[in-house]
Amino acid sequence: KQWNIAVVGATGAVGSQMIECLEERDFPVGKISYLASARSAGQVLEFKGKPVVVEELTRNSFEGVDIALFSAGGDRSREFCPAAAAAGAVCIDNSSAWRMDPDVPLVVPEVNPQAIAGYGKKGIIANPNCSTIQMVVALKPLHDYATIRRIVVSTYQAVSGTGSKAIAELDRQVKGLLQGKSPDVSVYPHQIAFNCLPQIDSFEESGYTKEEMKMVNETRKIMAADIRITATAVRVPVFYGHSESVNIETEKKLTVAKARELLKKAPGVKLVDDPAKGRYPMPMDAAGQDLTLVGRIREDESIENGLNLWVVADNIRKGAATNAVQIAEILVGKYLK
Ligand code: 2RA
Repeated sequence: KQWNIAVVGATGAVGSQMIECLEERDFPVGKISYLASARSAGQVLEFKGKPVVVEELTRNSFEGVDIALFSAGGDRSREFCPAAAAAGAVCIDNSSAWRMDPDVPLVVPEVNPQAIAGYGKKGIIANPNCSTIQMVVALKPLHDYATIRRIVVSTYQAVSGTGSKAIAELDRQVKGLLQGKSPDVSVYPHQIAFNCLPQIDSFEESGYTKEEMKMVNETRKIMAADIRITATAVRVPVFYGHSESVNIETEKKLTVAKARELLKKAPGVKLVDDPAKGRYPMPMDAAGQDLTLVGRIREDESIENGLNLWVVADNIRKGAATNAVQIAEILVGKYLK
């Protein structure tokens, strides 16, 4: 059977990666439609070498669509997912709009695939935030074995997480600065080239950013566990690949050797942990592939059952597009008829 797919936000960094994932994973696509803003409508993109004209997103764009992959921002998801679901499409939404809705499954296939069964409540499945996805892929095998009771995470997030304008801004700033020009700052509140910004998304009353609270709240929902979590999310001048320093406290003792053994066989994980040989996860190795790289595993002797990890993944692929297409594969393989 083939499935009719709509990609909403097809011209964006994640949308175009979703298209590439559908192609490279040979998803059984019947008809495909690319939906975007009026400004982008009319552009001719491709699917498997055939031309596809980008259409303007409207409430009537979903007739005959089986699965709508959304990555066009929260406002558009809030406005159009219900219309798509009403037309009979199942939405897999990469925005944060629906993630914490109790009637919307929030899914990482390696962690809680069974949650996809709840897709029928609203006809929407939510794709978690990129920084959440890579962390729970790495922590799931450790949690199953030793029960995590607290997580302290600091992230080092690539500019591609903000989209194509941010990628262009970093490129422009670096080149400009090397030529002695002062940088033009438009996407971020400050210069990002050769700098680190401890702000991703806006600040809440608590002093935390929305990005940091996404990691706290989404992790608890995906792992269905009341884990205590605190996060610091930082933007760094890297194009692709989010890195995370993760400290966990577990109920049961978890040695470095045991953690390595568990991670070596964990789905979606690649253990890269041989510091003596200079082998540890780096964005330049994670970019362009779908595994979550885990290394720098060491016991945290400052508490009884503590462990430190360094986790790196491609934020556009596994952090967004690939995760969404993997959800679609389970959906058509197990639930849709
Ligand atoms: C970021 N996680 O990196 C956010 C949204 N993709 O900007």
